Amino acid sequence: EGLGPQEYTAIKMEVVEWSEAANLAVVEKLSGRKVFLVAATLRPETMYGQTNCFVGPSLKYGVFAMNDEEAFVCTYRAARNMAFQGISKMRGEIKQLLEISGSALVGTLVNAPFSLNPQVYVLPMDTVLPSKGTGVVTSVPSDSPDDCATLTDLVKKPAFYKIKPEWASFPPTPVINTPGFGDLIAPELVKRMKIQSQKDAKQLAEAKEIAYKEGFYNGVMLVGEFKGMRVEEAKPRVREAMIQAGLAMAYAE
Ligand code: A2H
Repeated sequence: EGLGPQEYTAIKMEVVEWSEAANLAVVEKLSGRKVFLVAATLRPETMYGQTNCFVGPSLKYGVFAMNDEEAFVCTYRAARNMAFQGISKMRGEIKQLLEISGSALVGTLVNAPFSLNPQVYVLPMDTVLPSKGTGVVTSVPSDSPDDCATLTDLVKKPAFYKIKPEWASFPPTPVINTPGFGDLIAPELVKRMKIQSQKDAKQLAEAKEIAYKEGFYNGVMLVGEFKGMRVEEAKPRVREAMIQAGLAMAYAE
């Protein structure tokens, strides 16, 4: 990580259906607002391959009003940053409609903008940091070793993780081809490096580095508006297209 601010793309994932646990807490408190889980990503060009969305099950989230029509689910920390970046319409002011735990969000169905899976489920990821991004991570197991390893854990032990198996049943879909690793770089790296779970932090850090560099410098888009284009060139274009469509925002910290 560099010393300057990190430029993320914040992806708006609208709630289609709340989990049972969330539903008890949220009904009536939202006064007709559209609610979005907002995920911070460094890889907007991979959004075609979203299969789910992750939250930290033991983290605290809020539902924050951004204007009269919309509210965002994220950490308090991220809501405060948004209030000073012109994302919230009430500059410097944080309006929390309610607080909700990550575990209560699990099982919520959300829209996944630009994804080949138009709607995906919220699942738990133990390694989500409260100190980074929005605390919401969109999951792309084709290109993110962390997402791939976490999903493998969830599929192995759905009862332990308190999820329904069908919530984690979307397979990775090819988004980027690289000469060295084919169409599904993350599963390939997880296999080659014998990564067993999301807890294999050291190997995952290495796999993440390889996937990032290989994808960025040698990858070619397999899907979407910029199919056939090199990732290096497609990345800012996909980002801009998502922002233009009102499905994403620039977010820095
Ligand atoms: B990335 P950096 Cl396909 N805790 O998005 C843990 N991880 C978080 C997070 C948090 N609070 N907030 C964001 N992230 C993840 C896509 C992706 C990402 C792909 C490949 C690699 C990759 C889909 N998940 O990240 O520490 C988000 O996952 C590898 C670096 O600020 C975000 O981008 O550099 C990335 O980590 C931000 O990590």
